Amino acid sequence: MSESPEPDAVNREGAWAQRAEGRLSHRRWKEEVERGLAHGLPAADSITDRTIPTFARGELPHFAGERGTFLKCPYLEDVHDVGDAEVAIFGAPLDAGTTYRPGTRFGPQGIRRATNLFGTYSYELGVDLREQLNMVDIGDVFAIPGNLEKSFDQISKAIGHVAASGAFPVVLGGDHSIGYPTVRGLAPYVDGNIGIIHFDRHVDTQELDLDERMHTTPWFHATNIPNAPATNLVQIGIGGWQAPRAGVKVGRARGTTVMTVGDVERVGIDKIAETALELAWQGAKAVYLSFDIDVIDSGFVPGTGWPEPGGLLPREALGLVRRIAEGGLSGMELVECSPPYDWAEQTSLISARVILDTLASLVRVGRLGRRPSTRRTDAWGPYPDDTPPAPAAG
Ligand SMILES: [Mn+2]
Repeated sequence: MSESPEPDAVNREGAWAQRAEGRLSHRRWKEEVERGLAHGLPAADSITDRTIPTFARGELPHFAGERGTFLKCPYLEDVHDVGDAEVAIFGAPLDAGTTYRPGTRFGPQGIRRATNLFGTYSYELGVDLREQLNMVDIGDVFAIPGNLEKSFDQISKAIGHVAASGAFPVVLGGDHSIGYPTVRGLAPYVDGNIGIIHFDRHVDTQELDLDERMHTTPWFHATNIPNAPATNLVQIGIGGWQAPRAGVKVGRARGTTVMTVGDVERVGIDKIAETALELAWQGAKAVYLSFDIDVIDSGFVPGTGWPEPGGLLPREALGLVRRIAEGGLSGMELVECSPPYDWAEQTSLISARVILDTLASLVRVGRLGRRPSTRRTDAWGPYPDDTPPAPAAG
């Protein structure tokens, strides 16, 4: 767009975002209100605001989460139709791979519930997902409790189905053992190598843990996949007293790249993100984002499998995923959110934000937001006759 931010203004981002809101449409919001009134009855006579229905049907009120989907986006029951969406969100409710605290089988539920706190619009990203992104929630994979390998097969089949349709998969974990089956399911649909950008306090590169392919092992197995080489695996936030030496040896032998929290602090998030993108994209055709919520300091994320003090600050993590998303992604997962150990939903809340900020950043630079629904009346995002928006500056 013609308008460029003033580089030296103290409120550069704030002022840009204030203007950016004025360019966003309200069309999908109006449709949602009309559907609410049509399906939920007009409100009682005493209510002055006539956009309010009798039965809550849309975003409002936020405490009424009747839809049970991520950000109250449309639910898609028939997964055969997933190709009509640009983004498909689904849960992988598995915690059989945990080696300490369990509970991540409730991760998808917790993350979806936390999204009830959010609207569809982000101020500083200048994005309204309801207006700009054709996203659906397709529910959860049927995990098989107590059987990792069968659950892995289900997860690989699920993400493969989404990838084959051309939709962008967003996986709500689940413990981190799902990192192997997600990459395994995605890799056949990438015409070349796939890089992995992995946020975590833990390397997760050992072959087995407690004699099984637990949540400490996904990248050993994923980087055995011929088009997912270890040299394209970039690990950010590693450190502390929970990194098993067995995994470190594997990473050293295979040539993974590890960046610690100290590295992030020393060189800053811009340089970390730039380098991570360079390495993950080196000779690759796609990059997958695997975000373990425990990369954030344990003081902010009590509801996780292996809380480790000294991690990233939430604003560092959000700043990093925003920049990494600008390089383009082929899918993402958010793992290790364990609501039974959470306090006041704060781990679920940050988990939801990582996903939302990643999606909105992809929309902002024009990497998502280009595929309208052609079939659904309750769809979000652009219309089929829209011209694709130019990438936003700023
Ligand atoms: Mn971890």
